[in-house]
Amino acid sequence: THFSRYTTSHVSITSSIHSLIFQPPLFSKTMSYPLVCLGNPLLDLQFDTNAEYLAKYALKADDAILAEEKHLPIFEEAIQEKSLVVVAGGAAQNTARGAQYILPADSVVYFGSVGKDVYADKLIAANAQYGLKTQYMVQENTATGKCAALITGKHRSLVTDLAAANEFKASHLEKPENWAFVENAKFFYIGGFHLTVSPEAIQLLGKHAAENNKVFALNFSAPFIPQFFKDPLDASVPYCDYIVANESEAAAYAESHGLNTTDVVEIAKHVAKLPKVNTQRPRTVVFTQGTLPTVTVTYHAEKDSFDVSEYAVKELAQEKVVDTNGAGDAFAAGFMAGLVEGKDLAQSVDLGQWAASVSIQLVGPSYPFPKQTY
Ligand code: 26A
Repeated sequence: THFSRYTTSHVSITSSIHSLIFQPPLFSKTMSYPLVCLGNPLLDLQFDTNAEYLAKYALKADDAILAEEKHLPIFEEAIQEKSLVVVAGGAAQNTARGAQYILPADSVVYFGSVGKDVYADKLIAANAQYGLKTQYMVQENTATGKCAALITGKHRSLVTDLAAANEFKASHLEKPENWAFVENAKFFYIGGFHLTVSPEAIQLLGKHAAENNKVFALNFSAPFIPQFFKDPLDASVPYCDYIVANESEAAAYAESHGLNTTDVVEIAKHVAKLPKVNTQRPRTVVFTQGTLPTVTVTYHAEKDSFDVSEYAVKELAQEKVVDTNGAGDAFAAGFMAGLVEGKDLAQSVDLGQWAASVSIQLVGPSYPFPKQTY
């Protein structure tokens, strides 16, 4: 007994010395993670379909919506489709993977909420393949979210059942092991889709970015965001240094805000000039327009003046386009990677256009391996 008591105390002393010396810091200095992304982690069930099938569910060819009860059979029917591919999705997660694809190791960390299931395992594996650091909130009793991506030629219609992704809470970010990433980051990228989930989390990151003069970027994500989530969107815009959106989201914004214009430059000017919390940085609005030029508008409050630029898209040959699911996310990935690398606006847009063209040449919102370089 004496011996065993000795052993026990010996073990406990050495282990406490061990934990004093080798206690891993919350955040090791060698990890940098300058970019934090927040969004809805989803698994994409992508398949080829036709106009008739879209009509059956009253879906538009190029849209993204939240699934209603009447859409749920789509997920069952997807399983029967010969062309079905199951790939990691979730708009901001696609952007996070893409930015990490371009940037050096340990550059990007992604937050979102998943279930405890094989779908989450699949997402974790996909992120790991890209070296994307994943800090999921895990729901015990809700399944990982999924998105039916209905491909009709060059168009994609997205129908999302958020499930566990809908249960993300700002408190997850405030846990010490997560907040360490927030404090350390210099850039934030928020999927506008997350405005349907946790505007509180977006506000929390927005405030942190503004108070610390860090870069805060938001994507409008889909027309229904400015249309039906106008209030949380309007509450987030004051924190934004960069807003990224496509032409149909810009149009939906103009309509829901009564701007009486369809001119993308006019819409961008309006958004760029909205009140801003962090006055140390101007706001830049970036509107992509498919194969038409990408438009950027920067508003300089101190001069009350705008910089307006257009960047032509190097259009891919038709036969090289596999699908456009995730093209906008890939643009945002390249664009954010450019900002993180300290590139200027023109160079960041170019990197965004490059990433989009690389991603649409393969199935789903993915990027090719072996890696292609810019
Ligand atoms: C809240 N909603 C509707 C969504 C999404 C979404 N990501 C987050 N929230 N609806 C579709 N997506 C993702 O968009 C990507 C293409 O841009 C899909 O998962 C797809 O990968």
